[in-house]
Parts: sequence; structure tokens; C-alpha cells
Amino acid sequence: MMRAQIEVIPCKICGDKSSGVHYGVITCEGCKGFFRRSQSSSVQYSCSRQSNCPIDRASRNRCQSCRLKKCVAQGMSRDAVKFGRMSKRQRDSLFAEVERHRQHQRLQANSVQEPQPLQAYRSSKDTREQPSHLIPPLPAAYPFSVEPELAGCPAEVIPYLDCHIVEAQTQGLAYRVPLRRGENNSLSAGRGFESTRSTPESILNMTGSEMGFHPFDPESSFFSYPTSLQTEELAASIIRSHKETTQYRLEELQALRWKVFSREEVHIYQSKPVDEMWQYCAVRLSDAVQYVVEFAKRIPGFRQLCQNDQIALLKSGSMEVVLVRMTRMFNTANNTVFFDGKYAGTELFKSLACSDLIAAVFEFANNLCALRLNEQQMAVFTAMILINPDRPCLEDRERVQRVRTEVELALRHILHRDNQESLLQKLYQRVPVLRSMCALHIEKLQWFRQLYPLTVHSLFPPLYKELFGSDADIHSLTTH
Ligand code: HC3
Repeated sequence: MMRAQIEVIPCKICGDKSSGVHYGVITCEGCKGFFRRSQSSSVQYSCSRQSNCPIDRASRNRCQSCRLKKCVAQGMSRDAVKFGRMSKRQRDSLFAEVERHRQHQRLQANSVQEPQPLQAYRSSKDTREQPSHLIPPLPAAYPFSVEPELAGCPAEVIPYLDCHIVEAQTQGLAYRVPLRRGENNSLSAGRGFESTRSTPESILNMTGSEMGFHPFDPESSFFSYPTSLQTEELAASIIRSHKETTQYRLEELQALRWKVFSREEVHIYQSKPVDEMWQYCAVRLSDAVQYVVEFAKRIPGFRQLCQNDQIALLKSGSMEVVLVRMTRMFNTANNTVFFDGKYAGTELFKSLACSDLIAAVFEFANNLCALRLNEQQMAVFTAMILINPDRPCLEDRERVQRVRTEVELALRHILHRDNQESLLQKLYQRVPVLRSMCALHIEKLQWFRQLYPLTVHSLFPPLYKELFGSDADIHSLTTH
């Protein structure tokens, strides 16, 4: 039964149909056999290219070295425990991942024609604007969405946004799936999935009136909304949005603190070629940004800004928010950050060849951790970072300023409530530091692009290119 369930998840190595957990990882029979053969002491593979060959179903036999590397990177190990002996936590994670895949499949089956990112996001009025990955359909890892017209609605009037959180862990990554109010969110009870949980499609198909709240008209409500809503309610709404869109739960990050990369594992990352490591981190970073995009969309007032301004704010602010959120996953005791399922020190990122940036990011995290922000303070602080009328390329600065004023009031309110007003000044002091790190990050990308233009153009996530890249990264590279 369990095996049949696992098989909905494709092989982690090549994407072919899986047949269960082999050597600790969900794989197909082919990769299982390959890994078994590779463990013989007489076998030694080498790559004739740059050790970054793609491994998929069609290409998996072309480079044994890269295939083995991927097996190891995914966690395959001769000593891995068999599924039957997995810990309860691992089993829950696996169940959750199975369910996520099922939901994704159901979602795909139901939407014959999935909306393009742009169509899903833009209103028909904004035809002059460029396509954007900044407001993508939600990633598979985050399998729920809100109807566009509801997205700017205060969470308190959206019953299904007042969600319970369940986690699905894949390779140490925790994802959130909202449940409808009143439903059991207990994965650990071992009965969560077959129960009455709402599926993404049921959420997507629900209209506002079916759910018992008033129709929401973003255009007409803007002027009344931020000013009429009490500051306290605004703060509560932002806090809720933050909670719904963090990549990992705080308790879980705490629980995983002991999981630090071993020397051997660090060595594997350090031995990656520069371009491979960049690509890898670019994907991780883009994942994190998608959660920030979702957060922004749920900040009251954000969706009522014109779409060009929403995109401009995300382009300049989302990386800053990722860096602030990173403090949640930072352990000052040993200077490590939660990356790829375990805690990693600066040395793990050596092969990115930008030690100054990494050092700055870690130092920033250390300093921000010292302020000991609680989740609520962080929520409203990050909303304030996003809603910034000083960002370049804004069309309607006054409108952004109006929302910003409300968010600032919300932050003051929270700090006053916590009797920590002195934090405000300290938080403002971090803002230029964030800005300079992001500028350095862009500089590094420019350097990297000169060396590996094709990698950026062809292998980096579209969202990453749209956020940090140049026009040439986004559109076709005519010189190549
Ligand atoms: C430090 C980091 C940016 C932040 C990344 C975070 C903390 C984001 C949230 C994820 O859940 C976990 C995570 C993993 C990797 C972290 C990145 C590693 C390196 C990157 C630096 C800013 C370097 C920039 C990466 C590059 C060059 C590809 O853009």
C-alpha cells in the first residue's frame, strides 16, 4: 500500500516512474540498480564534460559519473535505513510528499489549460505590461492559490486563508498546505490524508459568495481600505500573511538545529564547479522568493497598486526580504544557515566564489538575530521593506507612500504593544545594509554572467533572471 503511494512521486534522480524508497531515496528500478552497481569497489566513473550533465530519463545512461553524483547529492547511501525502519517524522514527511504530488496531479488533471503566469495575475486592463514570472502560479511546493480578486482581501474575511498548517517535508524542506477551518491538521495522527482535507482544486473552485463573505472589489476598496482598517487589524492581517507564507515553521527549524552538514558533505558542495553551484543556489533562492511573492500579494493594499508597481517593488525588495527571513533559519551558536535540509556554514558556499557576499550575508544575519525579532515584528518589518516608495521605476509613488504609511503605523503599533519601541531605530539602520548586500549580489551576478552567459540564460530559473538579471538574460541571447 505504502509503496503504491510512493510511486506517485517520480524518481528523484531521473524523473522516471519510481518503485519505492531505495538506499534512502525514492528512485526507479534503473537508478536503484545503477546505484547498487556503483557501490562495487572496482567502479570509478569520470565525467568527460564539466561534471554538470543533466540527468533525466532519456540522458541518464550518458554520464555515469554525474548520475552517481546526483544519487549521492539526493542522499542515496548504502547504509540508508529501509523504509520500514524510517522514523515517524520521516514517514510523515514522505506521506506528506506523496499527498503533495497527488494534489498536484489532481490540479493538473482538472485544469486542462493552466493559466499562464501573466494571465493568472494581470488584469485585462494592463495589457501594456511585460510578462512576468514574479507573480507566478504557485509552485508545486505550495499547492494552493487564491482567486486573484481575493488576494488583496484582508485575511480575516477569507475563511480558507485562516488556515491550519500541515507540513510536507521533502529532503528537509517543509512546505505548507492550508486546510479549511475546522479540519484536522494532524499529520502526525497518521490519518490526515485520507480525511476531509480540502484539495487545492476545491479551494480554487470556491467562489467568495459560496464561502460566505462579501464580494471584494480591489479597485473600489483601495481608497477606503488602508485608511478605514484599524492599524491593529492591518498588523494582524500582515502577520497572518507572513505565517501563511514562510517556507519553514520556526519550531521545525529549531528542531533541526542539530542537523549540520558533515565535513564530507561540505566537501561535495565545495567541489561543485562554480556554475553548477550558482545554478543550485539560484534555484534555492528562487524558491524562497516565491514565498515572498505570495507574502507580498497578501499584504493589504499591495494588490491594489498597479501591476507595474507591484513588480517594481518585488524586483527591488524581494531579495531583501529573503535575507531578513533568513535570520529565522540562522543559528548564531555556530554561524550556520538552514540550506538544503541541514545547517551550513559559510565554507559550504565556497564554490560560489563570492566569499565577500557570503560573509556579508552571514554577518547581517548574525546582527539581525541579535535584535531577537519575534515573528510578528518580522512580518510587519518585511512588509515595510516591500512597500517602499523610494524604489526605482514606480509609476504611482503617492499610492505606494499611502500604503507604506499604514504599514509603518502597524509596525509602530506592534513595537509599542511589545514595549520595544527602541527597536524601530535599529531596524531602520539595517535597511541600507540590506540594500548594499543586494547591490553586491547583482554585481556578482554580472561577473558570473560574463563567465557563463549560457548558464544564466538557459539554466537559471526564469524568476531569478527576471529579478536579478538583465534584459539579455530574460530574452533570447542573440550573440549565441
Ligand atoms: C545566502 C544565499 C541567499 C539566501 C538563501 C536561503 C537562506 C534562502 C532561503 C532558503 O530557504 C534557504 C536558503 C538557502 C541558500 C541561501 C543562499 C546561499 C547563497 C545566497 C547568497 C546571497 C549568494 C547568492 C546566490 C546566487 C549567487 C546564486 O545568487
